[in-house]
Amino acid sequence: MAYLPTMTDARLADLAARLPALTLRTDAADLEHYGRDWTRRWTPAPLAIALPSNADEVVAIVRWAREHRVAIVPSGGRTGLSGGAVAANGEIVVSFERMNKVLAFDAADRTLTVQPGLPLEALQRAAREHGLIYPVDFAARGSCAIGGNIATNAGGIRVIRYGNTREWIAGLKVVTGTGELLDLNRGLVKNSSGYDLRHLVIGSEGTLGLVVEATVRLTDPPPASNVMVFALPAMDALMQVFEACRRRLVLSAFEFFTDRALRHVVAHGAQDPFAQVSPFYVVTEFDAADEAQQTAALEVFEYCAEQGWVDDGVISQSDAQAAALWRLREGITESLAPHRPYKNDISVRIGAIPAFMREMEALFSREYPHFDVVWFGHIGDGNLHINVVRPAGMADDAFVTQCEHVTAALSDTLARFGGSISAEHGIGLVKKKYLEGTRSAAEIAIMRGIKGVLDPDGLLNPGKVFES
Ligand code: 2HG
Ligand code: ZN
Repeated sequence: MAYLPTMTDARLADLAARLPALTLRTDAADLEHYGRDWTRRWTPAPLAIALPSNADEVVAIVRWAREHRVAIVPSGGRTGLSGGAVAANGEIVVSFERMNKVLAFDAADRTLTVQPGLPLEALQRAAREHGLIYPVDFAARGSCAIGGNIATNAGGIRVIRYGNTREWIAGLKVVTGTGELLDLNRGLVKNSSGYDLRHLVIGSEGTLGLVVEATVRLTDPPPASNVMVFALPAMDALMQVFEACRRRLVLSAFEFFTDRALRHVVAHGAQDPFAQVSPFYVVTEFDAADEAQQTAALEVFEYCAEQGWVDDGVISQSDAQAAALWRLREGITESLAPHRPYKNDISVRIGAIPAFMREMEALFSREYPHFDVVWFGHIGDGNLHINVVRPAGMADDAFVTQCEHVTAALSDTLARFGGSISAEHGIGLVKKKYLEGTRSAAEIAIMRGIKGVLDPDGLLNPGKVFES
């Protein structure tokens, strides 16, 4: 029988007594809702959900958790794809849903100071209200939270121009596993005063500390842009088209997807802009503020067509058309979600992409001859998403076992190429087994040592990234 904790649990009664204003939830629907992310492999079973409204409450929760030896799972928008926000073992979920405010804008520093539960889209909107942008961007913008973005060092569709989340974090307030509140870097541009603990926390998936405040950098909006989608006859053409685009245009995105991906998004309501089917497609966004830049885009297209690298292409003539073209790429995850796909989020150096993709194609067609394997992603950053669609009627366990067999081979190939088993989604629970293919034993031992200092009782998101 499932264990349904109630406020009669002595540990929770103690927490409620210490923090009378804290919202605590224990009903079954909340435990289920807050106990999982977009992965659906684990059955949520947290002890309770705490919804603090300030950093002091977070400090008090950590101190309480330490005394009672209750593990903590930090929780943002729970759009993660690696199980990083899963609470399946009687943990307390600390949801930052109520800590979702913009606290301050500094015009001289060009920063916004925000709480961790602020959705990415709300942060982007707040930046625009000051005539600036927060440039990290991806499809989950409406539901993910900046705290989760920081926890995974989220990347997305504009990394090619602006880099990952890490580049935009000027300061962090973090509560460690001992309940200490650290104020890291304080918005400084230059700070050569020893180890930069801020960067240890970014990408640590909630295992080193709970982010309770972030100061993010903003930048100038880019000039007007256009979006082009190319249809390509062959995989090898992807990097040739990339080189051609990069040489002539100022790119803010260079993404790809296969025809299989296109079929899924179209079945989900998107409009196919092409009359003919091609095996690969590229969506690229580039500065198009003046006629010279617009002409350059057409010249790139003509050049690629002459070389036989593209079959066809469309260019946006309005914001609405740009959004429709973006939907072809950004709608893929949602269109696949009902099939509960097995996800790979891998990266290699950009220069290694052609050789790596050839090996991967051979591996996947050998191992998954009868599966629907959907490739897409941020090819301009060397980051591929390979989703294996679960065949209708196949049991979850059998499917995951088959996929993990291939992931082991994929992990070996990545090790040979010096690549990574997780480019942007994080290791969480899903990719933990394969961490050793990407990080050396010495590195993992150091990570464990760092975890031991910041979280000596192993309370913070235990079992995520590695076993502590
Ligand atoms: C994207 O790039 C996201 O769209 C999700 O990182 C990727 O669903 C995926 O595998
Ligand atoms: Zn992605």
